[in-house]
Amino acid sequence: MTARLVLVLGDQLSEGLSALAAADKARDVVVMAEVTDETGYVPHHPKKIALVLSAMRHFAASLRDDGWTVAYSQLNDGKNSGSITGELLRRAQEYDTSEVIATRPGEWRLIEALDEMPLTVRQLADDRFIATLDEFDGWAKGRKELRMEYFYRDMRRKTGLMMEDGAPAGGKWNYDHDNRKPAEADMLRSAPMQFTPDEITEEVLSLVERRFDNNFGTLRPFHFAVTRGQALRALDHFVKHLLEGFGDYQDAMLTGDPFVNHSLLSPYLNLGLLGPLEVCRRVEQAWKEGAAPINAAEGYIRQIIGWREYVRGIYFREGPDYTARNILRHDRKLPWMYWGGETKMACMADAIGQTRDEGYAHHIQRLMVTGNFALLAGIDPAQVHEWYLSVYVDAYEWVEAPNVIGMSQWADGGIIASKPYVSSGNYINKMSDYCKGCGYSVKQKTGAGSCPFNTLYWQFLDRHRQRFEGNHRMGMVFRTWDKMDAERRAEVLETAEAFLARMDAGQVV
Ligand code: FAD
Ligand code: DLZ
Ligand code: SF4
Repeated sequence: MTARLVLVLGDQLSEGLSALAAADKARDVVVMAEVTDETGYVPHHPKKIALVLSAMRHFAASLRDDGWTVAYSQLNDGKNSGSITGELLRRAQEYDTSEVIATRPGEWRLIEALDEMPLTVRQLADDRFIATLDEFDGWAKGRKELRMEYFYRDMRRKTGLMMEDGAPAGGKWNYDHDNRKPAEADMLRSAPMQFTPDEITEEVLSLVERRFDNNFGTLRPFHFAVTRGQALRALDHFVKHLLEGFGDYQDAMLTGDPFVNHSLLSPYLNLGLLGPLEVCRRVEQAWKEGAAPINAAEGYIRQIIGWREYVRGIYFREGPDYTARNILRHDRKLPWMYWGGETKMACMADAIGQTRDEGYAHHIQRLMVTGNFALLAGIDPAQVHEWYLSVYVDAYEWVEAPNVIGMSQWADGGIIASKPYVSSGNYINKMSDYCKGCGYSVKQKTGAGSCPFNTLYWQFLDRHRQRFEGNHRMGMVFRTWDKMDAERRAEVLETAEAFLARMDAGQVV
């Protein structure tokens, strides 16, 4: 019998992948390919490229150890065609076959490219998630609003995670209310687990250094897990040392502490080295053993079986044009500070600086600092999307786009977020220590030295008044705006306009 090709993409590094499960080890050939199309569709952070390539090389080695034939293309191979479809065609010739078994990619671009191939490509469902896409669509169908909270409850029921006799453990579905504490700098707080690069990773690091030196981001030191075994150790480390405080400090931001109590497990979940259910079961077990409080365990599990599954459902439900949505018609160019240019805003400098160094920022930094600023300043959401897809090691379109286009930039018109995530400097001041070391004053509401978030916030609301004043969750803020005297309002708007003009002119703001 002729061999079939079994495609394994860089973010499909799971032993139980549907394409592998449908294939025959004795007959078929696994195709894995490092290609310039994938390393270049956005200027990925060098750490992200290194992580994907090293994890791919380690995964190929483990497949070979397990008895698979693997046709692996390295980026520098002379015959490398530069694309996934090109490599499939090349291997099809080499193995004299026209059949491909694939697991559906996490991006419309590649799904469409595989669909259009002159080979017979079977795209199987990606079953490394808790909800199937049909299940999500079934849940969404006929609902006026697609609120994550209700989807999450269904996922709790489905998995039985933290459920007792059909009811949520502790009597409440959601302990978010307890998860809003600011954090203090703590020298004793653990950091996510770090791994020393082995020979394979070192080789990849040299390759990335040579080829992607101009991309935004610092390559070394590189400490990510690149195998399933290491990712499991990272999970264990998080549960033992950081989970306990995860709930309390979930929204906290601290200068120079990129991780606080966050897990840094998204890169491994998204590559397929860890499965969402095994991670949640491990967290549930810690809670059952009394090693983690209920608000930490529930909060963590909600992020994975709630948010992660929900945004994936939205991405595939909304279709390939989702990333082009721009309901607020924002068109400002992404300012240079996002690519490392100087800024006087301490919160932006810290969030972007750690993004450059670590390829990581936690949820509240992404949402309420860099995302909030982009939305308030009216940046083109397509450029914001490209930035997030480039700079984070965990960024793949199925998860990044709904978070950016939907949750953060409200460019989908409110499918994900019932109201835009915007705030003045007050929120950042409450949840961080940034403002103490800032060139602007968070207390100052107008004038050149005032916190830009303070004035841009009102300017955004004023600009989009027609759209948002009828939103029942936003009536209060418009009333507050209206109560300010006219002179004050004019001063606020003038300060905001002057700030944007300075930024557009390329001045350091
Ligand atoms: P933790 O805080 O430890 O959370 C645990 C896990 O929950 C994460 O590992 C992740 O798998 C999951 N999770 C939490 N929130 C979300 C969410 N909103 N959507 C999906 N999964 C979630 N996450 C990505 O995985 N890739 C992205 O490209 C991405 N882009 C984002 C862009 C913006 C503007 C925002 C606001 C959020 C984005 N997120 C993204 C969600 C979230 O910020 C990251 O999942 C999280 O910061 C990863 O770090 P962690 O593993 O330390 O997370
Ligand atoms: C992100 C990424 C990078 C940087 N490089 C590769 C690669 O060389 N080969 C590959 O198969 N996958 C890579 N990936 C992951 C893909 O971009 C990812 O599979 C798609 O975006 C779908 O989620
Ligand atoms: Fe950010 Fe404003 Fe605080 Fe400065 S004062 S750190 S710009 S919120």
